Amino acid sequence: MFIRYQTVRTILIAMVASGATVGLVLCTTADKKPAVPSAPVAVTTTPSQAPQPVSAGSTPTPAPSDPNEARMLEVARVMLEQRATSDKIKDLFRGAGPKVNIYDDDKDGRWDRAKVDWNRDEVDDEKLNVKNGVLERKDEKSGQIKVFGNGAWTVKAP
Ligand SMILES: [Ca+2]
Ligand SMILES: [Ca+2]
Repeated sequence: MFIRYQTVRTILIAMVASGATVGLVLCTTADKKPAVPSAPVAVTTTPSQAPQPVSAGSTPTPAPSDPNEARMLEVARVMLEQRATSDKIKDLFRGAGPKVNIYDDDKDGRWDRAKVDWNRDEVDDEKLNVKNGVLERKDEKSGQIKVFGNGAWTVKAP
């Protein structure tokens, strides 16, 4: 009888112990369950990061890096896309950055040339001209010519 009682007792202990382990497993799985909803949060951050390389790839890379080049992209955009409603735009950026004047010499509603004074010392540093629909930009000191195309300025081969 005593042996039987002991075996029953060990069985009961084993059942309790196994029940405890089941409870532990349930607890650990219950702990793991909140970790599952956190995974979709991490997934939702990846799609938000995904459009960034796409937008960076669609826009020209030099624009944000150099503020001066960003200005010159804006000048090109105004000269090629905006209709000339007067014969002159005086100081396009209104006191901020380079002084840029844009002219419509023949008054046909399209901008023809521009002057850029980077340091505002009343001496022009760059001159822009539209020749046969192509916008060119010449550095007055170095004589380097850049051509605007595909949303970017590129150095013209000599
Ligand atoms: Ca014109
Ligand atoms: Ca100057």
